[in-house]
Amino acid sequence: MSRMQDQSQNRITFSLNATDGKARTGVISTPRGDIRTPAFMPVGTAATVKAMMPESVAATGADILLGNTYHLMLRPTAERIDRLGGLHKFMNWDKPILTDSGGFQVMSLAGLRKLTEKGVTFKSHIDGSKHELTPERSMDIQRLLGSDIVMCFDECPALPADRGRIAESMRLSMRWAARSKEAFGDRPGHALFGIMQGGLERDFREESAEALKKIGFDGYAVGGLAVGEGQASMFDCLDFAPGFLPDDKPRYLMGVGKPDDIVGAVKRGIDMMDCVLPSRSGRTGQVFTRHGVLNIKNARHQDDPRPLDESCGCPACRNYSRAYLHHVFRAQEMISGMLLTWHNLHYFQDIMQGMRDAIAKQAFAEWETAFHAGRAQGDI
Ligand code: PRF
Ligand code: ZN
Repeated sequence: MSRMQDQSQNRITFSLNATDGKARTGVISTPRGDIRTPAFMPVGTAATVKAMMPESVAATGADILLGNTYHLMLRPTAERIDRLGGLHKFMNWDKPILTDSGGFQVMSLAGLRKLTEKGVTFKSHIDGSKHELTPERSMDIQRLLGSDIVMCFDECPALPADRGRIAESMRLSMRWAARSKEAFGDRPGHALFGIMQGGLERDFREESAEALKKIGFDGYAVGGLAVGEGQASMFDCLDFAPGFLPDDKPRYLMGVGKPDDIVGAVKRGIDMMDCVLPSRSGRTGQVFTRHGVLNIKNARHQDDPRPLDESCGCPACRNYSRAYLHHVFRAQEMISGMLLTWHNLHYFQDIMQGMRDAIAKQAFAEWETAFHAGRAQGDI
């Protein structure tokens, strides 16, 4: 093999195949396989997508999973996962993994947090033990895990917050981004993504993007959204924020969202997303379908021989009635969470495939109209 080929196989690259308005479709190539964009990443927080075997997650159409620095550093620890051959081997998932950097989860989950220029100290939500995360430690943990796409260590303020607090936090995140890049170093085959902050403020979003571009990253995330501002405000921000980022690098909207959030984000130029929603709601009986949302625990399903969604190709829809799914949910049988999670993940991946095909055909607007038209307001 020539040196050129060798290098190209060992690098993470992004190629855009088509655009339609601001919507984009392309491929992120990695040594562990291609990620088709727009991509939805199921969340595998604790080295598992809850209730799913890894091969089943792949069968839904997922090209990449998200893992969490915060959870894995506490249990079973990054050092133990490293000794056991890395996160891919540990959890039996050989496709790409993106890991979040920990700061966001510390702020939402950990007890007794203390934030300084250096980083954050906190108490574990599991056993109260004391820990520290800094940009350097987060890079170290994500390297020990063997993450393919590493996220910068950042801070995400809850909204609403005043402009002063948002600016201060964003500038801290930009200093941490520079330290993250320095600590990440040169790791062929692994990518480092910067994270834009700045709340809903256009000037801060632009300042943040400029700071990240100056440092230089393999991809850019839009952080700090979906933190309580509502869909309309989020879309207003997404009307300008992705435009501040380079066209030739992937753009990742962190922690989003519901199906209509995802569609609206792709329409505004986002290439990647992650959310616990399809997997978490699978375990609480909430089912997403192309006709809208239903809750399987509702008594009106108890005699219904129809599948969740007659046009869905997932095993829950091909092989089981709503009556059965209602029964196993009510009886708290484990297969309930398994089947509903499978269906929800399959549906989210169907949406992504539909958008990828529509963008490639320059038919995103028609696809979006049909997407919204199919969704009923009432019972489905
Ligand atoms: N930063 C990081 N992870 C995140 C977020 C963020 O701003 C969000 C915001 N929706 C979700 N996950 N590092
Ligand atoms: Zn289904």
